[in-house]
Amino acid sequence: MEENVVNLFNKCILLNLVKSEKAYKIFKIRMKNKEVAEIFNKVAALLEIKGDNPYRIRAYQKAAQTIEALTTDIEELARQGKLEKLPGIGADLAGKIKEILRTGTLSLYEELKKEIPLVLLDFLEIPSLGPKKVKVLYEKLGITNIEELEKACKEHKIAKLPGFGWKTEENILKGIALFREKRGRRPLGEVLPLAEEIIETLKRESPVENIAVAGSIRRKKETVKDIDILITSVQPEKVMKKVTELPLVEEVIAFGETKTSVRLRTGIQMDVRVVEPDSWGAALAYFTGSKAHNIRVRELALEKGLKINEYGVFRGEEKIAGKTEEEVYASIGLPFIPPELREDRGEIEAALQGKLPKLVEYNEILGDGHVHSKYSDGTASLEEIIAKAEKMGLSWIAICDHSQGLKVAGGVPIEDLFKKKKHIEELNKKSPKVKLIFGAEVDILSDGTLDYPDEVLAEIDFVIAAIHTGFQQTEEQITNRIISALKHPLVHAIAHPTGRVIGEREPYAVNMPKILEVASEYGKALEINAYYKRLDLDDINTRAAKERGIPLIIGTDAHFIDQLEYLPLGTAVARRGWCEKKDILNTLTYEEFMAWLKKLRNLSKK
Ligand code: DGT
Ligand code: CA
Repeated sequence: MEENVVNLFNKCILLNLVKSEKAYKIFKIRMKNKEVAEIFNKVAALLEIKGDNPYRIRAYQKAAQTIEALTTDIEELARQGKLEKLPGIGADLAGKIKEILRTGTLSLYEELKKEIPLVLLDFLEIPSLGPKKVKVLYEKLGITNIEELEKACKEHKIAKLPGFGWKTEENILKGIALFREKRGRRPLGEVLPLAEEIIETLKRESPVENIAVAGSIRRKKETVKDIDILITSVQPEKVMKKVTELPLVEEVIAFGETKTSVRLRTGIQMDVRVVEPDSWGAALAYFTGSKAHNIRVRELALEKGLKINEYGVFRGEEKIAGKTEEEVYASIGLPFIPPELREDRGEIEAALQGKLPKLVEYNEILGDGHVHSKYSDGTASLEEIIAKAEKMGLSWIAICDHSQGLKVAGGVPIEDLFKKKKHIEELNKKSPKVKLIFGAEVDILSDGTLDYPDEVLAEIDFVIAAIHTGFQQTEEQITNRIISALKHPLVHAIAHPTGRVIGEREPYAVNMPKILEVASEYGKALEINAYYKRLDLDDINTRAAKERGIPLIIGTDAHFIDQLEYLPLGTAVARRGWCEKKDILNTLTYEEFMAWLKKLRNLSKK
């Protein structure tokens, strides 16, 4: 039983998320390409700090941009000998790419790192600091980290340097605050696959017994600061040595048998802790957090005269629990609380009253509510989408291409829409396991009307409406646009309702309580967009929607075939939003979902 719980949550990450052997390939492709691009970017920055030739610097920067924008695996291009066909990549850079792919690093980069401390690159993210200024700070004041930089500003040592001044000093301090806020948090979808890869490697190549990811990653928070990994092992020194030798590791920050901290090539920090098997559950609970949840748990323990920490639960000197998380929770009178709920948002009260939700499971998701095909700006054919869905064990996919007016995204003209409808019908006859649903992501125009006429919308089985333009409108305008769409009798759902893009774009001004009110009144669904940078609705809005009985539909918004694998990220948001199976339309079978779509239209007509 105890093992089951630990395994269950390992499996959430390692198995349920990774349904096919190629699962998360897209992330891995992204990371591979990103890793190569990252090295080039760092080389460019280090050369800049050194004061190297600007043309040389620009060449590395351009190459990094090209590689980052690639949608194919750079290793594949290297194998096919196509690297030199890429813009800005000549024989020299192609050779360097191959070196990185072969060795995991670049000798030029390793040499530069010996000359210039890597942390200086962080300084370049501070708006008022360019490479020349960073060079001065390093050479004149010997500053090599953010704390020293902050201290030097506060002691007014910076203003006196040539080329600096009072204003620069002030700006640097402001920049440091911004940097700290922004830095450190990465989208879960970017970090989770790294954590999984590391866990798999350590399981395979080092003597670990238990191993699990903890912290915000285990809670599936939308962004995470670092990777927390917990291990039990009788040979901790061997495990820790292996940790430092992982190809993904850039720098060892601290080495020890119980705790080792490293920085990965992508810049994120990873803390690995080896704990005693007897404390496994207590440590897992403690390091999973959240801190706010832990504090409440500790208070409950104290009320019962118990002490709880990362080693166990104690009555006086006696240890009464610690081996498993379930045992730890039980010792203070609580049932097991799923990590996604551990935010001190009422889960402790619910647990005490026996009212914890039975969260929707990853394997209860049967379909994807939002996929783009070649009919608009997607890159996959309907046939490829069916094949991929089958591999992932899904039974239906809603093909929701953009509507006619959205020319930049290959919006589907009306005549093609009917070709698509026929194509889907033909494929569905031949495909017993996976059914496609004829859908459209219909643009809500700036006046709130929709981008296809009603007689066309009526032919589309699933209409999900969305805002793609006019983000700068007032809150009232945007809210009214969405409300008009929700009230339209042929619309079933609203896609990515707030428009936010994590780390890139704030939500547009929208009055969410009003949207929820109207969606609830009209029985319309809201999307949990599962694309790793959207996750829109977020956990908080998802919960608000669930509480109002609004149906939720998870859609990956995939434009590339492997992006279908983002689906579990949407399920994670649903779980963090306290959703149960009944709240999520994706748990319906194809027939049930089609029936729901029809029923909603019939109700709307009345
Ligand atoms: P992050 O890393 O900002 O995405 O979020 P977490 O939750 O992973 O935070 P992190 O890595 O600082 O710490 C991991 C867990 O360790 C955290 O969720 C709860 C636990 N923890 C850390 N510091 C404290 C503390 O001061 N008190 C308590 N009770 N728990 C703590
Ligand atoms: Ca963490």
